[in-house]
Order: sequence, then C-alpha cells, then structure tokens
Amino acid sequence: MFDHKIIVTGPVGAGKSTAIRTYSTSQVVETDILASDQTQTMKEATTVAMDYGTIVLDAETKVHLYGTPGQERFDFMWEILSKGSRGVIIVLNASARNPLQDLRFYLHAFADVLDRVPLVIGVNKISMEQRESDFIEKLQQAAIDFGSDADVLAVDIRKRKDMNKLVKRILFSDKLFAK
Ligand SMILES: Nc1nc2c(ncn2[C@@H]2O[C@H](COP(=O)(O)OP(=O)(O)O)[C@@H](O)[C@H]2O)c(=O)[nH]1
Ligand SMILES: [Mg+2]
Repeated sequence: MFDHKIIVTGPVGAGKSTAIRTYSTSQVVETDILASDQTQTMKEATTVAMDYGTIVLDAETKVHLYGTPGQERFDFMWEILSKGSRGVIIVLNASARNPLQDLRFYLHAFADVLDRVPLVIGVNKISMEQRESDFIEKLQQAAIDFGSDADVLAVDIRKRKDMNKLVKRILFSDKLFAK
C-alpha cells in the first residue's frame, strides 16, 4: 500500500472542506470554529488548522487529503502541511470577486512545492455565463504564465466524481516524485 499525500488549498469559501468531506471514506477530521473576523459574513464556520480525510482507491493506493486553512494568517500551516506531499489541488470559487487574483496568490504561495509536485486547478461554483465565456481559458493562461502545465477543470466539488477527477490527475501525472 502506498500513501499519497495531497494538499487541497484555495481561498475561504472555495469548497475545500466540502471536497474532503464528500470524497473521504474515513472519518474526516475538521477543525472548523466560528469565524471571528471578516469571514463571518461568508459562512459560519471556517477552517483554522486543517481538514483531513483518507480514501483507499485500490489495493496499492491510499490517498490522504489535507485541506489548508483559507486565511492568510494561518499560512504558517501551509508549509507544514506541504511536507512530503504528492500533489496540490487548488480549489477556486468562481463566484468570488477575483478568482484570477486568487489563483495567482495560491500559485505563488505554493511555488516551492509546485516546483516538485503536480498541480490541478478545480474551479467550483462556476456560472453558466462563465462556462460559456473564456473564463477557464484565462485561468489556464495564468497558470501557464506562472510556468505550470496544470489542468484547469470546472467542477462541482460536492460531487465525488468531480473530486475523483482532480485526484486522478495528480496520481496519474508524469511529474512523479520529481525532486
Ligand atoms: N452553490 C454551491 N455551494 C457550494 C459548493 N461547494 C461548496 N459550497 C458551499 O460553500 C460554502 C463553503 O464551502 P467550504 O467547503 O466550507 O469552503 P472552504 O472554506 O474552502 O473549506 C459551504 O456553505 C458549502 O456548502 C458548490 O459547488 N456550489
Ligand atoms: Mg474549510
């Protein structure tokens, strides 16, 4: 059995905790508490330390999902969570004010890790208008400009088949354990 540690990151409200909750088959560890600051207006609870869940995909593959806290004041946790990771999933909230800026922020925040491991970008909460526009292409271009060949996929993170697609992109990536 091989253990694969995958980081799930992205802004507050993107759907990271939802992703880990819907996909994991183990008991999920969540450390959400009542938000005490500006995130309170967005939702009642926010992840302060991390989310954690696991899934056994086949006899050889166990995936450990680690959700990072979304707020910048917890960014000291990101480096800890990133140690020994096999890949990074950036979840974006397409209905946020500036998803493109969010993407750039997370690409830079995880630049060191992304040098070594594959990345996939899941665009959650996407509208019909965005689907029919060049929204995804613009995000794809931002990834390319950053130097990443990551796929950008529109997802409904509440559906396990969509989350499965993101996880499989990481596991089947060529960028295998590159140092
Ligand atoms: N409309 C819609 N809401 C979603 C979707 N995914 C998550 N949510 C909701 O968005 C809120 C934030 O999700 P959460 O997983 O806590 O985000 P996190 O801050 O990234 O962990 C929750 O109330 C979810 O129920 C989605 O695909 N569509
Ligand atoms: Mg969360």
